[in-house]
Amino acid sequence: MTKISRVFALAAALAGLAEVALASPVVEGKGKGHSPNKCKKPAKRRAWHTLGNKDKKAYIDAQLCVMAKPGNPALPGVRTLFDEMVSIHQLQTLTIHSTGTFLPWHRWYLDLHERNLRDCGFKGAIPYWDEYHEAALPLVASSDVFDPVTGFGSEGTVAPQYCLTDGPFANYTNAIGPNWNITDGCIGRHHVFNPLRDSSFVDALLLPNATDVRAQTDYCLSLTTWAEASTCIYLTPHVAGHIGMGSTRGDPFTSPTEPLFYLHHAYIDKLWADWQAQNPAARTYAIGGRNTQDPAVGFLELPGDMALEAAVVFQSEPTPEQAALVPAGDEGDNGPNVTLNHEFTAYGRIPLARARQVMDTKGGYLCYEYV
Ligand SMILES: *[C@@H]1O[C@H](CO)[C@@H](O)[C@H](O)[C@H]1NC(C)=O
Ligand SMILES: *[C@@H]1O[C@H](CO)[C@@H](O)[C@H](O)[C@H]1NC(C)=O
Ligand SMILES: *[C@@H]1O[C@H](CO)[C@@H](O)[C@H](O)[C@H]1NC(C)=O
Ligand SMILES: *[C@@H]1O[C@H](CO)[C@@H](O)[C@H](O)[C@H]1NC(C)=O
Ligand SMILES: [Cu+2]
Repeated sequence: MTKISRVFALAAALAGLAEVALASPVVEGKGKGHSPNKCKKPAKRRAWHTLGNKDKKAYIDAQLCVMAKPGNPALPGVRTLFDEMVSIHQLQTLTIHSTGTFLPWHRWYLDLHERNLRDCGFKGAIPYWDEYHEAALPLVASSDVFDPVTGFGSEGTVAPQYCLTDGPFANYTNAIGPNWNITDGCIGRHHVFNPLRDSSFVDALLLPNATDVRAQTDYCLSLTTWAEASTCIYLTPHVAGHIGMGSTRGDPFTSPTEPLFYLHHAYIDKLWADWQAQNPAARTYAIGGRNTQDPAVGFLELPGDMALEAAVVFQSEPTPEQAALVPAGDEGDNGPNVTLNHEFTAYGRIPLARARQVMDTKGGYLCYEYV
């Protein structure tokens, strides 16, 4: 199947799923891990542009502290704790994107990032990049996350890497990336237009209103099933924000080499939380979908199947050392679909967690809310 006919097949499949799932929503019991009495005072995750300079500085200082700490030497290429996070994402990329684990895994991963920040003395919560708000800007470059003094730095000027020359992260050298590679690289950014507003370049064929990211985001949040809503959030706001960051090392494997990754993913996590909050009884524990990429599809947003994407898009293979650390993808599920029992591993940094523990942002394992 070509990418385009596959795109239409997916749209048709999603349309069919809606009715089935409406009749019998995928809801599993709350079970173990739900202890809201452990969450009396949820941390408040706020939009970056609403923070005062002191709070912005506290976040950036904690991020710099993570970049200066040593990371897990058992993970290939890792020097710092920041690299360790990149490695965890790199090793698991093929089971956490275009699968049913996408939203819960990245929620778990944000929490891991927040734990690292707190170990660096950070008292706040991860801010989010309010991409819906920033869609109004003519050029994404004018978003205040790119402020060289109070933000993450602006953009580079020298192609092809566009290495940052201002801001707090100008001199950081990433150890990992791109794709499966372990090569040193700067944090680079290059902005063109505003991908937070116009997503015509990504998936106009896939879903209605995809050329307008805000309209498409509204549409995603209006979808009533987990399968539809989670796929829609993945494709439009998620992909648009990755392009909006302008990262020159923004490949799917090592996108956390850009510290703004966490603010973008907090926004995506907020969209999921907003969707859940529309019908908590039916949606908080709604989960499902494949736990590994469909070999015939690969990444939903990329052309080709898994084999073609590996050969043509990524052009790199895991080393045997990396391959030995790649999860099968079905850990805890006892089958091909994601369940609330699905396991998340941080290779020893924290104990194994399960999907059920991250479904409720105030469930006890997690304790935060978006404001
Ligand atoms: C980066 O390195 C340059 C040259 O050594 C220095 O002038 C600049 O202050 C450094 N920036 C940061 C954020 O450390
Ligand atoms: C990735 O690694 C492979 C093999 O080590 C190499 O051929 C390729 O040029 C590297 N790609 C990049 C972008 O560094
Ligand atoms: C697409 O956008 C138009 C105009 O904003 C709106 O009227 C329409 O309902 C949207 N369609 C979907 C499927 O959201
Ligand atoms: C996996 O989920 C799909 C729907 O998303 C369903 O059709 C299929 O039967 C499930 N497979 C198993 C083994 O549960
Ligand atoms: Cu990711």
